[in-house]
Amino acid sequence: MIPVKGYNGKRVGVLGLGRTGLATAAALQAGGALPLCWDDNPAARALAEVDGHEVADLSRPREAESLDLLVTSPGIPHLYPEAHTAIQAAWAAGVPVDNDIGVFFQSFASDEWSTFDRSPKVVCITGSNGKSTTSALLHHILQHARRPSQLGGNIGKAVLSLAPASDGEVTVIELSSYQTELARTLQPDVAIFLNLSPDHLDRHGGLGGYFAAKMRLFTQGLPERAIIGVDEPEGRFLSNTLRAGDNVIEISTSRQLKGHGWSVFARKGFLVEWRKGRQVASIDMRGMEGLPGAHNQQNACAAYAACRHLGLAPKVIEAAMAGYGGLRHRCQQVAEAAGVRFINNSKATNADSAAKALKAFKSILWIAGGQAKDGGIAGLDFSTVKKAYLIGEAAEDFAAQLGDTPHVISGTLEAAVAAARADAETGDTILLAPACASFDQFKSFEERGELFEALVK
Ligand code: UMA
Ligand code: ADP
Repeated sequence: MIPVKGYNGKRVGVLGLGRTGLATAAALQAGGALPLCWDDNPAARALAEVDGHEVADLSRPREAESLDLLVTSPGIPHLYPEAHTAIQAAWAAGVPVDNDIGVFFQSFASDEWSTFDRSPKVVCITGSNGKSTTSALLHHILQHARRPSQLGGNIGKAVLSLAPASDGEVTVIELSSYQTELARTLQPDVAIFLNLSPDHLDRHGGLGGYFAAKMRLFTQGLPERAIIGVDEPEGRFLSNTLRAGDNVIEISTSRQLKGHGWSVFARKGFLVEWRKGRQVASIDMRGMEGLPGAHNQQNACAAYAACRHLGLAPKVIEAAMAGYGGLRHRCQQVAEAAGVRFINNSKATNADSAAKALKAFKSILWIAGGQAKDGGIAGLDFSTVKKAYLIGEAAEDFAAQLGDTPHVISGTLEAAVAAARADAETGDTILLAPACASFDQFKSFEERGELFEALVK
């Protein structure tokens, strides 16, 4: 755990008592602060009380006024659709509002660093899709290279529950737009922007707000190295905004970036590093089964670039990547029977991530649907889809958007898997890539993917 600095003896509100809130309360206590906690769910409050934390309704002016700081959780809105009442109360009382990421950066450095040969580094990864894969891949490569490394953030482990950094350690942090939007301090040494496509628009007041939230990692943070995916206009804008000398590494899977700066791009299954007008290195990604599809080449370019900045050799990176096994629920092959492949891509919770999966496979029996995001699946390329099996709230809308592409409304995942299995022929791929959140029928994308795996087995 990283004890929170600067609030010794002070009262700090903790809003939301999930993974973030519980880790924050413990880290505040370890740093000598007095956390006052709240969650709208009585069961979460009861759990915090069992842990010995004081609980009070932070929406009440009296409680809000007693605080020196309010630390909120990423799942709790502070702007759109509207600010949580406890955040409104903090603002009304003139109390600063931060999140665990901001508090982490304020508390990360310690006196012990004066004895270190190599300063610890923080690498932060953001983007619409591929954050977890890139973060896990980078962590995997660093471990393979015997470089001390920790992994946390949106990928599941709250940053304040990480251990204090050791000599030369690299802390790899996945950051969502919810997290970058609010953090009062953002000081990554290396910041990665992978890509941008519509997601979470209700929380950011539209695409502009969503991009602005992600940009804060670069414009507030001013990292020593920015690694930027330039396959979309937003990435190109960001790169042009930041470019000053050699501090940006551009990455692309659609263009050969052969300028005079520093770049990494994917071409015909190879990953190419280009610097100062010449090719510096190239690694062979063909046959890397843990990284299927062009979208994973984007993730590989980003992880490679970060490793090069951290001083790792191309051959070491290549060997580590070849041994990367992939993450569960992300284009993961869970079975093959009678020449039919079953792919669990339950984490495809938006249109772009599903689109990338439709490009990565052929002859697809596609299971899609759930709780739709703005825009649904309009405009996607369905040319690889043999037939679609639609589930959840979005089924009717998706049926309309599929037009002439063969489809059936299955309703549930159980019915969809059974129907796809009955239709499947040798060479087909049964792909769960919902292009939707799971919350209409499941607790989480993990639960949806686990049910798919169980049905397949
Ligand atoms: N709560 C309230 N009032 C509200 C809303 C929520 O009291 O109006 C309470 C809930 O009752 C619950 C708590 O807040 O007890 C949950 O807080 P949270 O939703 O912020 O969840 P955490 O458990 O703290 O997990 C968060 C991230 N969750 C979200 O951003 C929604 C986790 O990312 C992250 O791994 C974790 O912090 C550690 O950093 C998950 C996620 O879904 C994977 N992220 C989104 C995504 O990837 O698309 C952004
Ligand atoms: P995130 O953490 O950003 O949600 P994940 O690595 O968990 O990203 O992958 C989420 C979904 O996006 C999965 O369906 C995965 O196959 C797909 N995906 C992974 N990398 C990319 C990428 N670079 N571009 C588009 N989609 C991607």
